[in-house]
Amino acid sequence: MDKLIITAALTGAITVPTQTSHLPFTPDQLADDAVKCAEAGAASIHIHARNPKDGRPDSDPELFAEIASKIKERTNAIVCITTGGGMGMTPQERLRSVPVLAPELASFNLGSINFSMHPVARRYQPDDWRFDWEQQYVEGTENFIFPNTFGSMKVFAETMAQYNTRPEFEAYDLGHLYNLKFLEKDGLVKPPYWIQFVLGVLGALAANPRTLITILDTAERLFGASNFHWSVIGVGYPQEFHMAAMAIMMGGHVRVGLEDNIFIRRRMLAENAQLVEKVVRLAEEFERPVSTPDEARAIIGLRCPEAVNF
Ligand code: KMH
Ligand code: ZN
Repeated sequence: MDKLIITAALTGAITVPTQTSHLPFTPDQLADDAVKCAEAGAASIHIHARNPKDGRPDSDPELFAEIASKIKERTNAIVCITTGGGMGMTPQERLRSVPVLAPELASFNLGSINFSMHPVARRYQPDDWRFDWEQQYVEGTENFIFPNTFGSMKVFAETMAQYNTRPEFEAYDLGHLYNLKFLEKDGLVKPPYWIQFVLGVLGALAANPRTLITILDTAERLFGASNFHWSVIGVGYPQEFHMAAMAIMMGGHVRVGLEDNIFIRRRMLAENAQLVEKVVRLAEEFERPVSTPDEARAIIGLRCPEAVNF
C-alpha cells in the first residue's frame, strides 16, 4: 500500500459559524489551522474562501490568493483549491481562482446533485444564529441543486489542463464515475486519476461500508485499479472516522476537517487539527505510514509546487 495521504478540509461552504466556534474563516485563522493540520500529518489542505467579517462563502480570487499564499509561506502542504464553491455561486464564479492561482490541485465535481443541510436549521432558534446570513443560507439548501453539467465540466477540464492543475475528482454517486468515463472518452481527461468519494451528503450516496465498497468496485471496473488512487470523505460524525478506518485498511486515502464533520467525539466539538490527529492515531494502529506532502505529490502525480501562482 502507498503511504496514507490525509487531506484537511478546513472550512468549506456548508458548515456555518453558528455550528462551531472552531470554524476558521479569516485568512489568518485558515493559515493557522492549515499549519497545525500539516504538523499533525495532513499532506493536503483543501480551501474555500469566506468573507473575513462574517464567514459567508466568497469566490473572490484575491481572497483565495491571500489564503493560499499565507499557507504556502508556512508549510509545504499541497494547497487544493475548491471549485465547488458555495450555494448560489455560478460555475464560472467557482472556477475563477484556477486561472489566477494555477494551483497544483483543485476539486472537480463530477455531477449535479441535490446538496442539502436544511435539517441543521431545526437545531437553532432565530436568536441563536451568530451572523444574519446563516439561517436563510442553511434553510435554502432544501431547494439547492449543486450544478455540474457536462457543459460546465468541459470548461472545468479545459481550464485545469490549461493551467496545469490536477483535478481532484469528487464523486458523490455512482453515476458520477460514469460521467468521468464519458469525459475520458471525449478526450477531456486522461488517467491516472485522483478520485475522492464523497459519501454522506444529503442528496447523494450515504456513508457506510457497503456504499464505499460499491463505489470503489464501480471505479475499478470502469478505470482499472491501477489507473486511479482514491480518497474518501465521510460526511458527519461518526461516519468521517468510519470511512477513514476503512480507507486506511483498504489502501485508500482520507479527508477529514470541519467542512465535513464538526465532532471529535459524540457531542464534543473538534478543532481541525484534532480530526487529523485522530486519523493519524488510527493509521498508527493499523501500521499504515502517513505520507509527507512531497510523497503525496509523487503518489497523486502533481507538478513542482513552485510552479503555482501564489
Ligand atoms: N463540501 C464537500 C462535501 C468542493 O469543494 O469542490 C465536497 C467538496 C467539494 O469539498
Ligand atoms: Zn470543499
